[in-house]
Amino acid sequence: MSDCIFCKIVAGQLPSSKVYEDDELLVFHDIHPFARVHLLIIPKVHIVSLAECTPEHERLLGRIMLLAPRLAREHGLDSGFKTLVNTGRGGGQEVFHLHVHVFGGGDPAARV
Ligand code: DGP
Repeated sequence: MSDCIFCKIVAGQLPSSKVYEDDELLVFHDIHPFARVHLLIIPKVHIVSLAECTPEHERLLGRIMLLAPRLAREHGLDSGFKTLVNTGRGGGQEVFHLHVHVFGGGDPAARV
């Protein structure tokens, strides 16, 4: 998607502070962190949101969810972390390329 910020990050046309990459997934620091650690896990393929996922994305979604605790541990979030997937305008989604927020190191009681 030519006008998608995250596709541009995947393509190397926009910078990001990358923490993990493989053939299907990319992970980088959120530009507006709301905790000490705040990562975004994205698929390299353009998927608009969780609402657009189909059974063909089952394995990809599983890989994203399994990567979250690994990266949280690697970033020192030993006592726990939060995950968040905003979906659609009504769900607070601002970037319409599927992403999972992984964050922690702030107030554990905070709603986000
Ligand atoms: P959401 O509301 O779930 O769509 O959150 C999108 C997040 O993406 C938001 O926390 C800020 C982050 N973000 C937006 N643009 C950029 C960018 O260009 N680089 C990085 N690293 N993060 C971005």
